[in-house]
Amino acid sequence: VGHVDGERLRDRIATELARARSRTALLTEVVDDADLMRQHSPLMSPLVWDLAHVGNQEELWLVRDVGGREPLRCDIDELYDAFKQPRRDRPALPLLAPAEARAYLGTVRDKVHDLLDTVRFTERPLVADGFAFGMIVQHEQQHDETMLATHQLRSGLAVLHAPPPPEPQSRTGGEVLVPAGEFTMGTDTDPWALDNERPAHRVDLPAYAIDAAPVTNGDYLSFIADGGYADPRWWSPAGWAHRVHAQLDAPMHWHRDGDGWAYQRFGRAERVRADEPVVHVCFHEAQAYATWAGKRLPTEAEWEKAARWDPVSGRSRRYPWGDDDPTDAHANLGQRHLRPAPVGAYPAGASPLGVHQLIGDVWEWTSTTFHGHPGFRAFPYREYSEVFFGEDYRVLRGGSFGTDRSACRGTFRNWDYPIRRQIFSGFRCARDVHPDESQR
Ligand code: AVJ
Ligand code: FE
Repeated sequence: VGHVDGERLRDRIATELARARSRTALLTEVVDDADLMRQHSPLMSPLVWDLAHVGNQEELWLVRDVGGREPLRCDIDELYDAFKQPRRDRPALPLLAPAEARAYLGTVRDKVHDLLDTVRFTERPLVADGFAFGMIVQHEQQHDETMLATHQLRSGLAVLHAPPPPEPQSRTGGEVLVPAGEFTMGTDTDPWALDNERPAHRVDLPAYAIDAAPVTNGDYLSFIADGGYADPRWWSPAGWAHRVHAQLDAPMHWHRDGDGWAYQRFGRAERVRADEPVVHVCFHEAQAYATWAGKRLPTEAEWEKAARWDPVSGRSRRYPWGDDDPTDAHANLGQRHLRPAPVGAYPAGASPLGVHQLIGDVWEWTSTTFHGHPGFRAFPYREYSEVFFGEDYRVLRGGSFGTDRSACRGTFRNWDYPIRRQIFSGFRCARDVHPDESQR
């Protein structure tokens, strides 16, 4: 990295760090101290834990590892180690009080700015292209999405406000046919891509059809009205067992409202809007819907080919619309709107084949369990991804309205247990195509 490029990178890092911090501040300043320290669901940490954990990771990776500086607070490393402290136990820990946590984050950030003034972006993998800084930006933004999910679980009056997303600009629906053939999955070149997105590798897929848009509330209401939750034919054995045990009968946060449905959103009740992507469904619900509809969930590779493959050049791009970073016209990201946008709201974000809203709105469940790409190497720590590889987790793709653009790409991979639905999760369907159909 030359001198000028180094300056550019420094500016970009400083901007991204500040952008993450202003979101963290907002999410933790709109509630009082008691609320920050309370656990709103056993699935989530008290917000004040996320807050100090963000600072602690920044200290560990940037101040100590990249900077080689003395620890500021090694006494708190254990408290904020996600592996040592299960979420349900976090409220009982001797956590930093909100004011202490904020002061700690400020001190760490000051050290990071000192470091940023002098750091040289050498070939050392941790600092090449500013990787460790990018990783910490994405880490903070990931926790900001987690904190947004905590806000959705909290009871009480609304404290978060945002304008509604755009209305539909185009008629969007039906399926798109993706022709058979190879494409490049994963990346070697996106400088801030995380270890599980690497390396780039070729994948050959038979022809398939994929929905042009995520499954909407209207679609999902037909499944409910048709008795989908009461019919084990649509569910996998594990899905049915969970449906019965957890007494599922609608997406999370929905309640009956007269003869219709309403949902609770960040402290406000609203009638369910039919043309919005369904959100807060678990993998089992997504899979049951797809089976009922005569379809299936896409594999992770099918999702990524639909999102990245350019039929003209044959190349895989960073996003459905090309290689440029997302703008407000491309996708509903970044907590600008606190809900998914109706289908058809982002024609500028569609892929060349006409698949809409792959990025933003809702995370999309895929049928694929979470494993490393062929040739995977853990970097810089096994605990980001590798320790989760196996059959327990399903991959989600594309990001949600709660995901920042820095933590969302055509290659970005998220994962969760198939029963989880407190995340901003939805889905779209796919299906095999008959060879005759792919000729047309
Ligand atoms: C990638 C969203 C599954 O929240 O558990 C945050 C991100 N990793 N801190 C999570 C993460 C470490 C991770 N997910
Ligand atoms: Fe974390």
